[in-house]
Amino acid sequence: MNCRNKFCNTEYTGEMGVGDQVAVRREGSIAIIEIDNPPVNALSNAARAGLLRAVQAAAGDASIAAVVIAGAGRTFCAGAEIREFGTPPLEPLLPDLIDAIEAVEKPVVAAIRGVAFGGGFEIALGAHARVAAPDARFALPEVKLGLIPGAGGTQRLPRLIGLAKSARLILSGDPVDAVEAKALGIVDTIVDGDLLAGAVAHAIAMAATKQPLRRLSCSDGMLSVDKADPTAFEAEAAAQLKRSRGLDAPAGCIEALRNALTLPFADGLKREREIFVRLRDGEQSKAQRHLFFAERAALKVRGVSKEVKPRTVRRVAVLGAGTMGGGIAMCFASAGIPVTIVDPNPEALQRGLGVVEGNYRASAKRGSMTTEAVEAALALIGDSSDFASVSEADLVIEAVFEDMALKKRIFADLDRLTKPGTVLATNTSSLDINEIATATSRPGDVLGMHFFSPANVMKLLEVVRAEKTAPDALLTAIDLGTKIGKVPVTVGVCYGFVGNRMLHARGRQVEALLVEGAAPADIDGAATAFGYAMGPCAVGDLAGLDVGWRIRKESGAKAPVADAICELGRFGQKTGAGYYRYEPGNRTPIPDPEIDALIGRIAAEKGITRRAISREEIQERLAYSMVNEAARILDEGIAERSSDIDVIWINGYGYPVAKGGPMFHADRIGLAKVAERLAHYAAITGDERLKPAPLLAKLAAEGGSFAAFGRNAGG
Ligand code: 3H9
Repeated sequence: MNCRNKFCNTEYTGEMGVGDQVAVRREGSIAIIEIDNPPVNALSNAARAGLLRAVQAAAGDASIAAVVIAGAGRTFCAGAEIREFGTPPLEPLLPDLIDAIEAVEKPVVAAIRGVAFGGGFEIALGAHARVAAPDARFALPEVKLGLIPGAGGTQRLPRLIGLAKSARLILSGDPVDAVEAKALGIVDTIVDGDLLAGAVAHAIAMAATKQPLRRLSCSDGMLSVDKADPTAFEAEAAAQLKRSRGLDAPAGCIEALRNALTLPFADGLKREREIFVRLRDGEQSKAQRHLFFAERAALKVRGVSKEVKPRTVRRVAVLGAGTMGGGIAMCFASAGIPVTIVDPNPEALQRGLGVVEGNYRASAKRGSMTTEAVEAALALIGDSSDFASVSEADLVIEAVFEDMALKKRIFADLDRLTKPGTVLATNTSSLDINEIATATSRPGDVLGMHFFSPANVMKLLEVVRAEKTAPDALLTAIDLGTKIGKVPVTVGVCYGFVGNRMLHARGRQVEALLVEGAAPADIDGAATAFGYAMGPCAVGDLAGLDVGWRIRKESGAKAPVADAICELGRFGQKTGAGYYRYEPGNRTPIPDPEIDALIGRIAAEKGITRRAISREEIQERLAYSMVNEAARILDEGIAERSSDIDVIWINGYGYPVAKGGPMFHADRIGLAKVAERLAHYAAITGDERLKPAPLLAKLAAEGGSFAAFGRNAGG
């Protein structure tokens, strides 16, 4: 066999009970090596070293006929230990370990249950055969961490299943289940009963046949098809690249995959490693790894110990059949949870149900849901105009107008009509939930579940903990949020909570920058160059400017430019004009001299001499005004940790993933610089709110970071 085989013929190195994170045992002539690093068998230094020693020992032991590699517990292996990417790599490196596995001169079978993700999947590709339990899932999710598969995945997988299919897996990062993996050719056999027994039997059979071992590095396999005609791969690569949103990793994946076509295996592997290392050490991957741990940290909430259990929720009721209520109901129905939409107005109820059904039918038409899934979801949605029907629910979400008196009446009724222990949630985005809770005799059951519009699409869920919310009620909302596919983040009560409060701070800068001299297109251009898909003015036009205008009129708040635009009847795209003008049937924003003149008049009235404002100033004022507000939010304990704020902005407001969130970005820039720029802008504009907030000033002076403040995400 003509392999690069630096580990082959390695001498037997000793006892088989090796390494802390690997367990080795024998069944007859078969060595069973289990990666044992709970909870997900990540490939830490110790696990890699243990695995290598065990494989070498088995390879050198003449009484061993074949090897089975498995994962202890319920899963095979979730890949490289992500935390180690921030530290100098220690040998054995994963690509070398996998080469060693592949080079063994006796059959090596991977036995996979649970996940084989990232480096875990790559280990399985280094084995000579793969058997899987029905619950097995395979993925190369490195792209989601800003990486490429860096242990042979981009070179071995295409040889096994072809380049185009590999490109789909590697660029989406999404898992395939055992059945699909079998159909793709990743899995040799699915074992319904005892997986290890099946894997051992498979290994014995392989050893008995003495057939040449299938080493993916040693033949082109399915690659020969792509070599003859790479058009399917190139089409897949181009389609995937379109979705890459300013991220570098997708292009890295494509480059590595294309190398499989043009370079010998060893050279392709070498280039893969170089691309992997470049991305691993770059800013984007650091940001994406931060977000991986940040999302998980957000689920761990102060005061909710491991002993606290969520309440059982079998049925949900949503009060209000408006756009928000309907969207919220869809979240539950789509996740298989029965939900009743309650609205005392039968016409509004029917209209709302019609919108929900229309949305579902549109999903089926687009192909994002199957017709069966749509029918199943619709069957779970009940409706009632009788308020008393809330008595059947275990969780009620109120989604009516933002009117305190109305909400208090509703919560008093809920107190009377719902079962004891029913969680009573409000979807308010601005009202004081502590005050709403006073309308009930059970404030421990009351909390906020702040969905973002469109509720059935947006991932973010702010779970608002009021002063008296009970830990198990809070956990119920978080748990349910996860079940319906949201990213729940717990926040405290204040105006706008975390996300909108920061948005308002940025909105004040948009207004100020316009009056001081920037045009809407300057602001949006700076925002998109920073990495947002759209700038704040274009987003305002898309969402409709009238909503904010109406709220400001009620609260007495002012936004001179936005108000003046609305007074002209320009509410955004829906009226054909807002910050920009729009041609009929076209969403492209066109700068409008009328708006320039309007802003000029407002500036003159205020006695402001307009000036040219640099892109850098716009970007800094937009980004740092939010960070300054966030520092106050952290200081007040409204957010528990800065990484929660990052999760909120990434999942609810389209903050560029490549920058890891506003707080991570500020830490990378350095808080001293952020504070210095804020102080500068406060001085030149006279805006007191731009002065560095006390916590920011303190951390900046100490050389500290937001990440080190309070309980934060690791990684
Ligand atoms: C890679 O493999 C690179 C190679 O190609 C090349 C290398 C040279 N490392 O999500 P959960 C932790 S890149 C470290 O809550 P679930 C996680 O933080 C890697 N820690 O559970 C959490 O810790 P805590 C490619 C990890 O059941 C705990 O495990 N692999 C890792 O909902 C439980 O996780 C991936 O990207 C890890 N690799 O989901 C896989 N994985 O309890 C990423 C998990 O302290 N992982 N943890 O909060 C996942 O997709 C999910 O965690 C998984 C379990 C599906 C495995």
